[in-house]
Amino acid sequence: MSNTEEYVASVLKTIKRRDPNQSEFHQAVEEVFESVVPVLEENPTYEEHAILERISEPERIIQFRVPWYDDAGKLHVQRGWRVQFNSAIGPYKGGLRFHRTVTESIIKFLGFEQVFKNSLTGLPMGGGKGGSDFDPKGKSNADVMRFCQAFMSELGRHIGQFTDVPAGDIGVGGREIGFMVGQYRRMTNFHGTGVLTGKGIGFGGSLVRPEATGYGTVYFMQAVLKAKGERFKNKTVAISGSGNVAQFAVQKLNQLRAKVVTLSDSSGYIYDSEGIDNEKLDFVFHLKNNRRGRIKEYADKYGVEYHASSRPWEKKVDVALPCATQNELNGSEAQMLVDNGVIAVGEGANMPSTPDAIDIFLKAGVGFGPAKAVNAGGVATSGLEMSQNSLRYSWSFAETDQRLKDIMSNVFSAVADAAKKYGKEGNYVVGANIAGFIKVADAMIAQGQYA
Ligand code: NDP
Ligand code: 2IT
Repeated sequence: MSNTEEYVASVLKTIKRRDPNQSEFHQAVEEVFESVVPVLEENPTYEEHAILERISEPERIIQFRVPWYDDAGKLHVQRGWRVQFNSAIGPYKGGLRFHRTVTESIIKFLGFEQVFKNSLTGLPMGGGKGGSDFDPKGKSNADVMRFCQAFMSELGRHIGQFTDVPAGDIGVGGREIGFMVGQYRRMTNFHGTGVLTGKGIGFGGSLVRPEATGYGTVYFMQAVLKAKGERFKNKTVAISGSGNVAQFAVQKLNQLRAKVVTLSDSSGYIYDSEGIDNEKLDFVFHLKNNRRGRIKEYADKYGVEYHASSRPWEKKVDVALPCATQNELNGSEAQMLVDNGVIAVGEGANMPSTPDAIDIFLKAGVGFGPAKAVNAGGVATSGLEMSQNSLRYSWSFAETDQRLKDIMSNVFSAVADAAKKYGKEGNYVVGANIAGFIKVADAMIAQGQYA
């Protein structure tokens, strides 16, 4: 082991000793640390400034109680978090996740990833993440509203347009953001336009924000395919999830005349060999965003295959886009995709591939787009929403979409260039980690020892 590798190992050891049960957080940190070894070797300043110790320790973690009444008048107590991870390059920025699986480890891994992702966008945003173990499934609108109000009653005191700007993630979409904006306004007598992003278009939201993560995922993967002399037209694509990111990835892929054959939710996946065209996609929008039903209903309605308790990676496709959740694509599934001839994989979700899956893709020469870069279009467009809010103005759909395209193209160049510079051409995992890291680390050092 080189001295640098020993330094990296010792910091990791401390992280694991301090929080032995945070496996998702360890996984996210380990990947970044491994990638930046050559950067630390080249420049001893980073180790002298204890940058790994500092960058892996959140500036602040807020954990709070969220008591809320359901429709039947029963009182429930949920746990809420906001992890304010790093503000070296801008106010904390990142989503809120409401899902029964949320723990401190999940929020810390997401907050850590967000720091580097936001850096890659080129916009002045630090990293943060929050959420709750509240399970919105099967809850009425009124239940969700009371929960959001209770959650914001505490979160509200910790956020602000120059401090920390939350947005959506799993289980938090336009409906939930609306309820939280309403509660914030009621609490503070301050409109709070710039305090949350992902707002409705009528009250300070940005056009393209709902589409941004799915569209941005496709824009980034267009660049990955182009580098391989390929394009989406006539390609068969497997997508997991059927929420915000998955829905708009399908929409953009249909515009590009690719054929999306799968969608999933936590119960199973559908396989439609004819492709999910725009009419069927409308059914999915309504099913998931209004009726909040299960994806199985798609199979019932269109008479296609439904595979309960399985994931789409067993199907033969050209491109795979995991757009549901962390660790939803493991090593044996990666091997199946490779054996079936997959040429590119793009992470629309955060950390969907396990480390052994990533190794398999990279070794097989698959064009692999890592989450930090691929799904950065969502938070980038949140950044554009903040800009518009500050301007007291709003841009057209076409103008905002063009800005998103430009940002994704810049993210791809930054990632591809960093990989090349450090002798790992085509390894966008290393490229994204290095490019994201250097900007934040340099900002921390420039701001002094305690920043
Ligand atoms: P949604 O809540 O809109 O949709 C989530 C989808 O993933 C649903 O189909 C859901 O199925 C499925 N899913 C969630 N948890 C699990 C699980 N534990 N196992 C299997 N399936 C699961 O969320 P988004 O589309 O917004 O987010 C999807 C991913 O993209 C997440 O990883 C998120 O962090 C990431 N992301 C989102 C951004 C955004 O702007 N929204 C930006 C960047 C990344 P079910 O309904 O059954 O739970
Ligand atoms: O993971 C993510 O980048 C998001 N959920 C979006 C965060 C944001 O602030 O728009």
